[in-house]
Amino acid sequence: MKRTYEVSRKTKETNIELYINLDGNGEHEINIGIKFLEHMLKTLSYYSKFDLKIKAEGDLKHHLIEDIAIVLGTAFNNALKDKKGIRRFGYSIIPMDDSLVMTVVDISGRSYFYTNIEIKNIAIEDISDDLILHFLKTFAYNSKINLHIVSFYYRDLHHLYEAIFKSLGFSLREASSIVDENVPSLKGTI
Ligand SMILES: [Mn+2]
Repeated sequence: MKRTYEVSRKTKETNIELYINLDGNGEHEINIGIKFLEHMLKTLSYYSKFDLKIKAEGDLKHHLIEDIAIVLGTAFNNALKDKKGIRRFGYSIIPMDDSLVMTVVDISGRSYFYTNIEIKNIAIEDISDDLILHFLKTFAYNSKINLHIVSFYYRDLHHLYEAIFKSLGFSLREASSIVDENVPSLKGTI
């Protein structure tokens, strides 16, 4: 079973084409017109080893960020197919210079998002930190995973979020990796 998913979604606000391959090599092609989020999604692809192609345009930055997160989350959940044999849980602790973060993922079929990071409403390149947190929360809800993001400490917001996307890549890769043939739940379904 090929763990890939391809989707094309057009609304009055945004137009998004996305392809994901969970068993890829981290190859990516991201063209969304928001430079810092492009940098983050390339980082996510590289460290998760998911192949990721995203082409997107939209009327407002907020709409675009929100809709890319919805489409990426939905695509990730769909690409997991029947979730048979996945490890289900994944976590990683990643530093980037002044920043140290941990992400923890449970591919549980239930959506939950937690972070101890406070919104500062400060711009990081061409996006503000509240929109990046909004992206991460929206991704978690639409992919039906539990996502916990803990910052131990940081000074530079660029480093903080880059460490988060690196860590999320590692955690998603671990959680989605195939380890046996069972559905990893006592209930028998996730
Ligand atoms: Mn960077």
